[in-house]
Amino acid sequence: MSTHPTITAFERSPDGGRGLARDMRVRWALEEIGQRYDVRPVSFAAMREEAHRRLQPFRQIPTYEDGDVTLFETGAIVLHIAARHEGLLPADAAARARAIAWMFAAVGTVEPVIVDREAATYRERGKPWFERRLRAAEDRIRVRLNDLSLRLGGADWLDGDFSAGDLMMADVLRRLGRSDLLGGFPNLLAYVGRAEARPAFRRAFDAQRAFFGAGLAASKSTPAKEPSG
Ligand SMILES: N[C@@H](CCC(=O)N[C@@H](CS)C(=O)NCC(=O)O)C(=O)O
Repeated sequence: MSTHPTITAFERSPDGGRGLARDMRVRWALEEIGQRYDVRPVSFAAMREEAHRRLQPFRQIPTYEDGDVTLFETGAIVLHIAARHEGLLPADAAARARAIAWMFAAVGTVEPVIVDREAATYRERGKPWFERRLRAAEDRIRVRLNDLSLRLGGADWLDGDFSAGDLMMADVLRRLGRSDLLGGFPNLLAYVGRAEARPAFRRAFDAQRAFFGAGLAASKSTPAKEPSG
């Protein structure tokens, strides 16, 4: 039996190695605390099978297995990791609670509007209403980014030192990828850049790219892009 956690990730990178899949935030958290981990690739077919559904009821990645702990949902996984190791949550109880609030804000308040735009792009492109739908989705994203930008102001991180709240928020913002939405908020762009410059992020990014390397070479897909910022 493995003595360190095992996470699941896509067998092949849908984003050409840009590290936008959600295993990135779990890899990053594990790198921040210096925990070794194994990665089990899951094919799109396997994600639909009963064995994977037992780990992830919504047939998604990533999952996390460590001894008797089996988890899905990246917020829960990163919180589990952060709660058990020093470095990702403040020791002070009130500051710790606020950092956890930022984790929830990332997945519950900011990520849904970003995912809505992605879903519109995948599913509604070409429809007569697409441009209007896209503009509305982008307006909703800008409202969230504007509020976040105001709160961050000139600070490096959302609440004091870097925490799991920043890890989750920065990774959620990375999903905006090539869009110019982040560009309208220079402090958020710099925030994501700071997060991506962390050695633990770099190790996680390089690890996912190496993991997908063989598949990328085999499929001759678009060369991997460096993360933004
Ligand atoms: N809320 C979930 C979202 C997980 C998720 O959407 N995973 C994507 C990959 S980044 C996935 O598995 N997509 C395939 C699908 O939904 O069928 C989490 O944070 O863990």
